[in-house]
Amino acid sequence: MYFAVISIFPEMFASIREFGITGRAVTQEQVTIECINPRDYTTDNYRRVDERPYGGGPGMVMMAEPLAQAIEAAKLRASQQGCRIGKANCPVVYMSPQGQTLSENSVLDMTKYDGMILLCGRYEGIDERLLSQYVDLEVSIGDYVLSGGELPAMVMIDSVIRRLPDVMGDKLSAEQDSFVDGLLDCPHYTKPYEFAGMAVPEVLLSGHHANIAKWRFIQQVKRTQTRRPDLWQAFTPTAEQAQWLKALEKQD
Ligand code: 4H6
Repeated sequence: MYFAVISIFPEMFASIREFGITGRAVTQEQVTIECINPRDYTTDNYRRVDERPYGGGPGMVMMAEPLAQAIEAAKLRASQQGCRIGKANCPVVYMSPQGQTLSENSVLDMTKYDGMILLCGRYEGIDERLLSQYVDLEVSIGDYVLSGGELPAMVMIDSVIRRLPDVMGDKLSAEQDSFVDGLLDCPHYTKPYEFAGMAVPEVLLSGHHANIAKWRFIQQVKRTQTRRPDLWQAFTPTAEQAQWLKALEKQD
């Protein structure tokens, strides 16, 4: 999958390009992450990308022209990388607090794209005419404000890469079902057997895989009920999970 990021701070993206699961996906050429700096598409001596807002007021606004050139360059690069161009295959995505909130479901939908072009705003935002002309999707990572779209873009790229079929293999795609199946994750334990006077739950040492799976599911349920009643309300169990839940209800 191809990602082009339009940002005046391209160095920030070293963190996802060089480290962890996303770094490995880049090294193994399962994904390509390229940065395009709108300053490289300015024509003045100062390489200005911002200007004062029409109508006055504090702060600055990103100008349309350098961003338009950067997006056109990104589309050319995307097609050179084998992406089909257009909203359905390689959308231009604007990271903004006004966007649709990212979810595990929308992340999974995004894995079907050939590529994505991510537009990162700075200052007070971007000239509305650039947005209406070029933006296909507007995405928020949650209801809070950050000083730029770069961190949201990295959050989105990371969440999409880890759901790509060959990036985690079967390893996590089975385990990671946690959030995917609509429940919070269960607790995890490793060596030593005892820490701070607390032992590892016995069932995890039993080697009884069915009991372990059931215990983990019950832990997920208990956590979700207490911490995220909204998620619990929306949850639909599988046939096996429904059996386990019946047994749990009888206990209480
Ligand atoms: C677009 C418009 C995304 C992008 C305005 C971006 C939070 C999210 C930004 C701004 C973002 C999110 C510029 C507004 C700085 C505040 C960049 N913040 N801002 N929730 N900031 O996904 O001032």
